[in-house]
Amino acid sequence: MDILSRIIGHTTVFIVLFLSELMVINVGAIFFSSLLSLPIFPSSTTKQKPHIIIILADDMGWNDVSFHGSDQIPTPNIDALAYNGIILNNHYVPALCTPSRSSLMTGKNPIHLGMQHSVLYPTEPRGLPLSEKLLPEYLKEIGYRTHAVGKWHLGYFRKEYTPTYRGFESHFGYWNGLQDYYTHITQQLDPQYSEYKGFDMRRNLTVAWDTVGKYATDIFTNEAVRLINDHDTSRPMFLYLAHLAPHKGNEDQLLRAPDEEIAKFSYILDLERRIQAGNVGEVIDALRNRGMLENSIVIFMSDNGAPTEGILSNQGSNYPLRGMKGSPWEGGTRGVATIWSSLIKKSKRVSNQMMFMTDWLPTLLSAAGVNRKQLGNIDGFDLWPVLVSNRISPRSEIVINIDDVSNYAAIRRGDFKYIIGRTETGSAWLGASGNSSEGTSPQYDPYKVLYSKTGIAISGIVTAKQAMKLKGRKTISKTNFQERILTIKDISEMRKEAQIKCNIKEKSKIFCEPIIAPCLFNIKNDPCEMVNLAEKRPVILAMFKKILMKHRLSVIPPSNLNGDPKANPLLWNNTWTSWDEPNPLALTYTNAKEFQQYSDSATVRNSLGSWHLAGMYPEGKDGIHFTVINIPSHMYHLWCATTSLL
Ligand SMILES: *[C@@H]1O[C@H](CO)[C@@H](O)[C@H](O)[C@H]1NC(C)=O
Ligand SMILES: *[C@@H]1O[C@H](CO)[C@@H](O)[C@H](O)[C@H]1NC(C)=O
Ligand SMILES: *[C@@H]1O[C@H](CO)[C@@H](O)[C@H](O)[C@H]1NC(C)=O
Ligand SMILES: [Ca+2]
Repeated sequence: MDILSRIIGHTTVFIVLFLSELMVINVGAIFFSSLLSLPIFPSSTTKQKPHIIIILADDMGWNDVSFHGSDQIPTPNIDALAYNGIILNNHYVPALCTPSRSSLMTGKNPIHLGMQHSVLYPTEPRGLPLSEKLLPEYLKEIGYRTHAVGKWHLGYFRKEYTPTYRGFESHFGYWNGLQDYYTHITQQLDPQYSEYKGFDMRRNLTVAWDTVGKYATDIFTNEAVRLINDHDTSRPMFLYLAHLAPHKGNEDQLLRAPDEEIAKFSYILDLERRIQAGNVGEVIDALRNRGMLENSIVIFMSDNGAPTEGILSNQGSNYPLRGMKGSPWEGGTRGVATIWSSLIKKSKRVSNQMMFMTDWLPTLLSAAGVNRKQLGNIDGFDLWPVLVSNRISPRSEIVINIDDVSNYAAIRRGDFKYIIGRTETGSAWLGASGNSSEGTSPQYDPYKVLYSKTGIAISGIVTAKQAMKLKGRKTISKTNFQERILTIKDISEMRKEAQIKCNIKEKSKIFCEPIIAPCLFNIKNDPCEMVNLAEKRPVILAMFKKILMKHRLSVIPPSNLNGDPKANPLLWNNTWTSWDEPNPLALTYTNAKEFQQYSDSATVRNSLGSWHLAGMYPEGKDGIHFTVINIPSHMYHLWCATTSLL
């Protein structure tokens, strides 16, 4: 019973890093005079709802940010956000793009959406169910302006599934899961349709041909900055910036970044790893310039772990965690995440409070004044008070996935984690550690963090707040301030605390292969999943079996479908588009007789061109209306649409 209560209860241990109220700035004449030249902020007494900015990296691994301890890929802007805010070191995500984004948008576990298996393929006629109400829809209702930039990957076969029909006022970006960083061409991965490829970049529903040749990270960053600059600051803004980086482009693509970005990482011996994440600093800088940052919540996170090996590998690293994207191991599901907001009272800390992607919807809505009770039957917890004041988290359990197609399940509860079934990269610890055998990285430079655009913008906010407080006060004491400027000491302490070390001796390791028998780990003591406790802790193992059985009852069958050849971009001027819609490129014939003679393969000619018709096409009852698409003669898919078009 003792063991049970220990894992059922909240076993999280809080390590509060907010050690001291050390003042590091000189309160002097310069300080006061600089107050006068600061941008004008909306006064903190106005009750405006906070701006919400989510920056989502695609397939970024645990070790691909430098705030987790590696020097190899310096990410000073992301680090500045992290050290000034909260490093969320127990933040779990579904292990793949579509499931992860589904839970972010709905607050529901993918097992309750039918989105738990694999990702959405370009030719699949499905999407995030229209019965779901999405985060931007909620926010729009309470007065937010809502904008999406970048990747969608939640469906588009009908236009009702695309971002601007689902709560976003505008969308600039792409509908599929990946593309070439410059041509914006997406190649189908599904082997059955591997020849299908098409352009995928839009402004709302309009194809954005003008973006051909422009680097994806830049155009998304520019759009985000433009939206911020054009924003009416009397209204709250929701900006969802879902970068392509550092996801791999199409399999045949060679390089994914401009030369100057690659040159910065010339010390990394592995060529494929010389990439850079989306440009966070520009966005934060723009928010500061508009006076919006002071009342903003900024989240930076990855949708899932890095795919270190195999198809679509980006050479990202989840070191030292086990496994990778697509697997329930920590490397696939323990995601890079950090939140910064001046509304957070207990900031500058590493949090080990457990969090799941589903929690963002109720958490952010709570910050915007919407009560969790108004949100109906979702899975997420409102963690806003937990984050703001460093309280005990109500979340003690995460169903990482139950995927009966791939045939695996994983659950974390308390300090323990249970994995059963067929998992990819079952026994592997992959990815670059950043150690010297991989090339000599420059030493981590905390001043680069402090002087990054993000570091500067945030220190400006903190200073302004302090100045406001000091105004009219006679005594100046360090305890006057709830917030203080980030120091080099904070950086080194937090960085150390955020680093995961395996700390398992070779002889203590206990092998585990979950396809043979379920595995059990104590994640708190063994974050690298090296010591299988299944045999040593039979009571806990039995309890997890029961928990899994209980959750199985609520699983919705996966919604995956076979591809639809009508999605072929060749039928749509080489674009991926909402193909279950009338085709504006179609030539419509109303004269049934014209076609009745062709019940077999044949060639039709008229003044507009020639088409090869492959086999039978539907016969109408009355004067049927055929639509023939202006296809080149080597195409063998003919779309015959009936009267619905007219
Ligand atoms: C997208 O639609 C919104 C709302 O109709 C509009 O304000 C915005 O300008 C559109 N964006 C583009 C790039 O066309
Ligand atoms: C660096 O990595 C290599 C290969 O993984 C390993 O053999 C070596 O011990 C590591 N060196 C250090 C200093 O950690
Ligand atoms: C078809 O695609 C080309 C670019 O390949 C573009 O310039 C043209 O406007 C498109 N036509 C239509 C009708 O959308
Ligand atoms: Ca992803």
